[in-house]
Parts: sequence; structure tokens; C-alpha cells
Amino acid sequence: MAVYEVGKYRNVVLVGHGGSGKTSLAEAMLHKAGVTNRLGSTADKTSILDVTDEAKEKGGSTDSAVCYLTHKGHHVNIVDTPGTTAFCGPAIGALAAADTAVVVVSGASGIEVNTRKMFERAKKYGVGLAIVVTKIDAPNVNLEELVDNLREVFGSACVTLTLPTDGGKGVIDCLANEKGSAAFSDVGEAHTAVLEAIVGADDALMEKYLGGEVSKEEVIAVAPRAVAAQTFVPIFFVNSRAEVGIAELLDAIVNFFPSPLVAKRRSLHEEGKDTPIDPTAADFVGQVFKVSSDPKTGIKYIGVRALEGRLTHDMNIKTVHDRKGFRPGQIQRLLGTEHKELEAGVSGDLFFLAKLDLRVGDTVFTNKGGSIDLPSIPAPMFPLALESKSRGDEDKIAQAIRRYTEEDPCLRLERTGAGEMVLRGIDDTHVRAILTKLKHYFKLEVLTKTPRIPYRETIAGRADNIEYTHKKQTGGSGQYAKIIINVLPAQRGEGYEFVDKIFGGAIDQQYRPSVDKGVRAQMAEGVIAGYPVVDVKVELIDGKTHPVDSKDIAFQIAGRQAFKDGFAKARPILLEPIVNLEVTVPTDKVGDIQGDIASRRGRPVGQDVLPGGLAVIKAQIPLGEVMDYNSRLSSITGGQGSFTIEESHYEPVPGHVQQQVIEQHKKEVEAARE
Ligand SMILES: Nc1nc2c(ncn2[C@@H]2O[C@H](COP(=O)(O)OP(=O)(O)OP(=O)(O)O)[C@@H](O)[C@H]2O)c(=O)[nH]1
Ligand SMILES: [Mg+2]
Repeated sequence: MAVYEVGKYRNVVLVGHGGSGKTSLAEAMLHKAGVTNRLGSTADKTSILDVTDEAKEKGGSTDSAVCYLTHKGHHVNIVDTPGTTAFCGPAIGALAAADTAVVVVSGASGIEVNTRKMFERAKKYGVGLAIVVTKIDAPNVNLEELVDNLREVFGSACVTLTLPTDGGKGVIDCLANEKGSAAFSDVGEAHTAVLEAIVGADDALMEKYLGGEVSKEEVIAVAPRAVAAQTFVPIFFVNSRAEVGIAELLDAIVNFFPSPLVAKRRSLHEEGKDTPIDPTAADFVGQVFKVSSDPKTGIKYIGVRALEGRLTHDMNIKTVHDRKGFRPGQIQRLLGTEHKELEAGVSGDLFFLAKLDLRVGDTVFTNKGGSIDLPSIPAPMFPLALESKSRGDEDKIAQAIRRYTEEDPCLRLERTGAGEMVLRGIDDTHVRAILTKLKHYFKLEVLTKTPRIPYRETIAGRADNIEYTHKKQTGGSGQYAKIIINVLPAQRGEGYEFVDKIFGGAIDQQYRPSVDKGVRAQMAEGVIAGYPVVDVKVELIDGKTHPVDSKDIAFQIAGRQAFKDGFAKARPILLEPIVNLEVTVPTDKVGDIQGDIASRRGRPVGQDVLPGGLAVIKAQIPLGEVMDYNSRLSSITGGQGSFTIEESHYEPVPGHVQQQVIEQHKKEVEAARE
């Protein structure tokens, strides 16, 4: 298999809203480049990218998929991602592979919720940006208006590099052509706009351009830098089904999209130090952008973006968690279900390793250490508590789900203080999709229920001079500890602080950490309602040691008890998680949504009107009030709304809620005793 120079690679990640045509676009590129001899289609389930049973059943991608082609002496890697919000984890992870993110927008549906989300994420992450408008053949499309909307929402760096011609039967390249006819807009104006967007990336060229003529070669030489700098966001038009505009897109990927030499440079962070990665350097460094198990064989494949150096199967690779390292084993390319072994994984390329204990975002290296940032990943806010249908399956369930949490950074499994097994995901669809896989592939069935809200306990006041003596001095070896502490509130988010304020030797130095340990243990268990304690300060001010009977455990017990006592006297309060809720609905539903939010203790934060008769309503609201928001929203909007929930902060709950939660806890404790 040919090995390319680093400058000959192009890494393109397709992102966008569900159903916008990403997979179809990838299929069209593969077919046009001669990789497949038949155009794969998601509609008739012949796509080589949407291969899993879930994807076929859902009629949309549920995981990212990698494919590649060669075009004009370049190796183009394409990562197709799922557009559904539920599967945003694999889509965001895939950005780690990108030099350019192609935001795919359906010409028929226009800008949608995830168009905006993924555009913003890719922009913030700093990779090059391009927009592909699909379905230009669909009935009643208004592409002229869509271009206006794109520029309004995503900025004036978005310029049409191609324009549809002939009622969508072809496209015209607006850089190559200074004039010509297009279905809308003016080719001459588009030509100037493209030139200006590109030359802006190079001061010398800009000057030359303003002073007179620049050559086509000079412009093309600068274009990849302009895309990488996000000052030139080319817009393309395609009809993937008829392969219109695809050849022009492939040419542009090769000519205008940044190579790994020009694209966003990643850095290795280690102990506060940043080392920029140099794609031409020798030591191997790569980052995991995808993990998936082959549903048929169960083999785990790890997609790696090679950022520097060259990796062969006999080298030793390490991560920040595993400094000893391990052999990478076979290095492969995957294309649908086909595997090809590679001699090496080389800088600028994407490749796969198998059966290794790696997660999305992990950095792998041979010599240089550190980790590379991933784009920021939304914290999964939708929880479901799981119970095994048949006894004794808990461990198997946890093990199977762990595999999925390695694949999807937006999925988390935890065992709560209350002993519940809680699976957290982006939304209901997300968590239920995992449970469906569990049943399908592992034959494991679970019962679900709404989990407890992850409240926290803290205090609003202080309690001083809390004294506790732990004494057990009858028979056998004795125990003795006496302590006096102050319990104080700390600023929200400050966590816990233990201050040793003892003058002299009232308590032996060696037992003071035992008090701290006891306090921490009690904090984890909670005091008033069984939830972890946060934001408190404990001062150890006095006490007494017994020359024989004092021991570590005695001071731990004293720490626990004194803390419990002090906490109860320091105006305990319960904190609840508040989330940022963002709801996108047709404008005529705005009033209903706002009313509903207000009735659930929500506070409006803002509202945007989007092109296309949509509005975004932003609010802060207690998590406990939106656990069922999926069904709530679809009943208000008749299925036309979408929403996202992201973690914000913790706030005290109203008094009556606190009372209820405490009562509930008491009942549970009593029930457990019986
Ligand atoms: N007419 C027309 N239909 C298209 C075009 N591109 C995609 N479609 C259709 O749109 C539907 C969705 O296309 P997909 O490619 O599966 O969309 P996707 O973006 O991959 O969707 P997710 O994986 O769910 O995010 C399918 O029925 C496609 O056949 C196009 O250019 N023209
Ligand atoms: Mg798809």
C-alpha cells in the first residue's frame, strides 16, 4: 500500500444534523473516487458505513465510521459521524481526527439544532471549516435564502465556492470561473468573495491583490491556510444521489483543504507545560478518536489519528496512565467491514489498532509524554437507574456497559451512594439505545427506573466547639480519643478543607490526620439525607490523647461523630443540580414552552430567533424538574421540538423540597433496618 508524505493527507470529518445527508455524501465520494463500484445508499440499507443492526433499524448512523479514498495523488480519510444529539459523543470524539470539519446542511431542511452545535464545536476546537449543502434536488428548496441564513448564523467567512447550475443538474466552480450562469446568485460576485476570503489569510498576497492582479496559483497556495484559519469557510452544493458537485468537492479537498502540515497544531500538555506537536518530527504521537467493537466478533477497534512520527507493530507505545507501555499489534485500515494491514501508522494518517485498553481522547506515544485536548464534551445529564431482570446479572451488565462507555465519551456508568447502578447519557434516546444493544448483543435485560436526584448536603451556618470523646476502655485493648472541632461553611465550589489549629501537643501529631479521615468518611455518606457533603471547613482546635488507648481508629470515629454533630447544628441545607436547558421549537410554541419552564422552577436566560421560523429558548432549571423532558416536549410541540441539557451548578433547594427529601431518606433507612 502506498505511503504518502504527510502533506498529501487530508482528514475530513463530516458533522451536522441527523438526516442531513452525511453518510450519503461519504458514499457519493467513495463511488466517485472509484472505491466502491456501486453507490451505497442509507435509504435502501446498502451503505458500507451504516453497517450495524442499530443503524439499519434506526435509518441513521449511530456511531462514527471511517473510510478513505485516493484522489489526484492524495490520500483522503473521511470520518462520517452520527447527527442525532444522542450520539454526539462519537461525533465530537471524531473531531480529534479532523484537519477540516465539513458541516453538512440539508438543502431541504436548512440550519437545524445540531448544525449549529457541531459548527460551534468544530470552530471552537480550531479545525478548518467547510459547509456542504446537500439535497439540492429536493422539491421546493430555497438555496439562495439558505446561503443568506448560513452567512447570518455562521458569519461572512462563509462564501460559495460552488453554485448550482441548470436547476441543480450541475455546479459551477466560482474560483475557476470569473463569470458564468448559476441557478441563483452571481458567479462574478461569488468569484470576488472567494478571492477576498482567501487572500485575507496572507498579508503579502492581500497587498498584491489590492494593488492589482494575483495569479490563480498564488491564491490556491494560500487557500488551505485560509480554511485552517477559519477565515475562508467554503460552501459547496451537492446532490449525493445523482453525484452532482462531488467531483468538484473532491478537487477542493485536495486543493483547498489544509494538509496536516497547515492544519490546527495540537499540543501535548504535561505538568503545566505545552509542547506543540510537529507533524514532521520523528517520535510517534497519536490520539484516539474512535473506539468501537465489531458487533459480530466482539473485537474492539481503536481509531488513532497519527500526529507525529511513525508507528510500527514492534514498537512500544505508552499513555499517561500506562508508562510501562504495550505493543500496538497489527496496524490496519478499516473500510466498512474490510480490513487491510498497514506496514506503519504514519504522521497525518488515520489507522486502527485492535484489542487495546484505550478510550476516546487518549494520547498514545513512544517517547514524548503528555495528553492532547479533546473538544469539550457535554456532561451526560440524563440518568436511568438500572436493575437486572434476573438475579446475579449485575456484574455482567456493568461489564457490558463499560465497553460502551469506552466507545462513547458522553456515556457514564456509576454506582451511587444509594447503591443504585445509574447509567447517564445525553438523553432518553441515548440511554435506551445502549439498553437495546445490551439486549441484542449480550442477551441481557434490565429494568429501569428514574434514579434519585444527585443532591448534595452543605451548611449555611457554623457550629463551634463541638466536642466528642470516643472511649472504649472495658476489657481487651482500649480505645480513646477526644477532639474539639469547629464546623464552618466554605464558598460554593470550594470543596472541603481541614485545618489543624492545635497549639502544642493536645493531640499527638500522628492522630490529627485520623480525624480528617473520619470527617471525610462521614462527608461521603452524608448527614441529613444520605447525600455527599460539600463546601465545608473543619478546624481541629483541641482534644486529648491517651498514652496507651489512643489509636488511629479511635480518632477516626471521633472525627465522624463530632462532624455529624457539628453539621447538624450548622443549619444544614440540601443543594440540587441546576442545568442549562436549551429548547428549539417553532416560534408559535414559544409561549407554551416558557409557561412550562416557569411552572417547573425554571428561570429564563435568553431567547434567539433562528432563520426558518424557529426559536431557541434558554433557561436554567433544576435537573429534578426535567427528568421527563423528552415526553413533555413532544407532547407540547407534537414532536417538533428538540432540547439539550448541560450541567451548570448547584443551588439550595426550597425548604419544602428539603423536608420531603429528608423524610424519604428516613423512611429508607428504617426500611433497610427492618
Ligand atoms: N434527494 C436527495 N436525498 C438525499 C441526498 N443526500 C441524502 N439524501 C437522503 O436523505 C436521507 C438521510 O441521508 P443520510 O445520508 O442517511 O443522512 P445522515 O446525515 O447520514 O443521517 P444521520 O446518520 O442520522 O446523522 C436518506 O434517505 C438519503 O437518501 C441528496 O443529495 N438528495
Ligand atoms: Mg449517517
